[in-house]
Amino acid sequence: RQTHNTPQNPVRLIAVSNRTAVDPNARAGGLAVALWDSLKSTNGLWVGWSGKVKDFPSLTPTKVTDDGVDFALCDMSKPQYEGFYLNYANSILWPLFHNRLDLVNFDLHNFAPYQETNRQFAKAVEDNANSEDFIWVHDYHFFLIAHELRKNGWTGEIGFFLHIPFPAPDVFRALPEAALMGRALCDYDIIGLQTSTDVINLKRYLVEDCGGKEVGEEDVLVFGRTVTLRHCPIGIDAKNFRKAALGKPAKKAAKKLRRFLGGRKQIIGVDRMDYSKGLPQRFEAVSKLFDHFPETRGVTSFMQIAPPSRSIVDEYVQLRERLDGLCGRINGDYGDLDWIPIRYLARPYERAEIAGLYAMSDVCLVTPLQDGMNLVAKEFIAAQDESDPGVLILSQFAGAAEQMKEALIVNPYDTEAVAQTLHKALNMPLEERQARWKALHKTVDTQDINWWRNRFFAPRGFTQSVPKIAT
Ligand code: GDG
Repeated sequence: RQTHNTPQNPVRLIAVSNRTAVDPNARAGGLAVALWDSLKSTNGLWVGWSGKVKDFPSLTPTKVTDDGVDFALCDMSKPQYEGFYLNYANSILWPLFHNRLDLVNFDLHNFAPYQETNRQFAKAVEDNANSEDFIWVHDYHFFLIAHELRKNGWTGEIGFFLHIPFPAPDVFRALPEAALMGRALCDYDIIGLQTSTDVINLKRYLVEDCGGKEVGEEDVLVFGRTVTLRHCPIGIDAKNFRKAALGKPAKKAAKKLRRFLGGRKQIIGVDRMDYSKGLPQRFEAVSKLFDHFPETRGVTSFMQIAPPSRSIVDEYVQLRERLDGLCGRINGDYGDLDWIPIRYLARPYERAEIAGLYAMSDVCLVTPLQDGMNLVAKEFIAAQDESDPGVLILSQFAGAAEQMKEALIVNPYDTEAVAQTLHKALNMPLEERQARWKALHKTVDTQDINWWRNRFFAPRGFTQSVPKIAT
């Protein structure tokens, strides 16, 4: 069977994800942009969480229609929100898939609410879909949707995209439900993954533990089904992001910051406050820059935007405390009457403002310890201007590093080397900055969000590798 849902021949799309873009403000985000056109043009449906936690949640989802797109929004009970979202998804699956077995809280491994929520969302799909529709499930919250649908006899096509890394089989095996989850994944027809390493990891698990057999380049024959594993690195809406960087709110934010910078060089970091993003190591590296290169003191400023997320999970509380402490120490050690080394802003900013801040920055530090892709790296490149582009420093452990080889690639654990690389970036001649930016921009601009969606939808037997961009 071939996926017949191509952009040329659209079949109704049903998207499933924890967060939806029912709120128009959330439509500027990458996933919403990618899905919106297909949902709109096929009168599609988006199934997701309503964002509401209720004592007595309704058994039927709330229906909303906006701009030709239907939404089916499920409420959660408090125990379900805790068990499914906070505990299983974010205290077990998230750290495990980010290679942080040390942070997995196995005591919280109550699988039942995870299963129950997947069942609930699968039912919302089933009640509103017909077998011709293409169901596209997103991320680690919903590994079991296809399995639940198949149990009820669903034969239509179901795709899955994993936004986070797929770990090495040995790490995945530490999950008490690994076998069950592996089996459930095989009920999808196509699984999209961010990097070729993720594809290799999942393929290895399916072959070594599930008796799968590789067929051709993309397919695995497993449990009597053919599952396509496809390398689909997610992109951004690069042209629109550049437009945002040139717009009024962007310029206003940049002007405001420039007033305080007073001609100093600006290093920027923008991340959800998450332990996968390597923020303490990044602060240490910046501290070493000021320590080893005294000439950078007073003339360079580092700004970290870090809106808190999942802030009731213990590990996130500890991270917040660690960052508060580190920033205080570094500013205390190196700051002066007229200079603050680290501007640490633990609050969210408007997307357009962020675009403006990227545009005016000289260096962007993207140093996650593990990251599915990392869109900040792509946004920074999209926001820059060819005449005087900034330099991207990128962790080898971000999925984006596979595509963005012309960045300065670093090992984020090696804070000494990151400090040296920062120094190199701050002093990089214009010609080299332009050459690197040009190559990176070509990748970000051509392998954008629509390219990603089309690649996922392309018929099976797809053998095209990610195009190499000439430098
Ligand atoms: C997951 C995977 C994968 C950040 N602060 C603000 C703000 N942001 C925006 C950034 C960027 C997005 O949030 C973060 O995207 P990332 O890709 O860096 O990371 P995750 O949130 O962890 O996303 C990741 C992604 O899914 C897509 O597949 O790349 O690897 O972990 O767009 O700009 N946006 C606004 N205010 C902020 O303060 N408006």
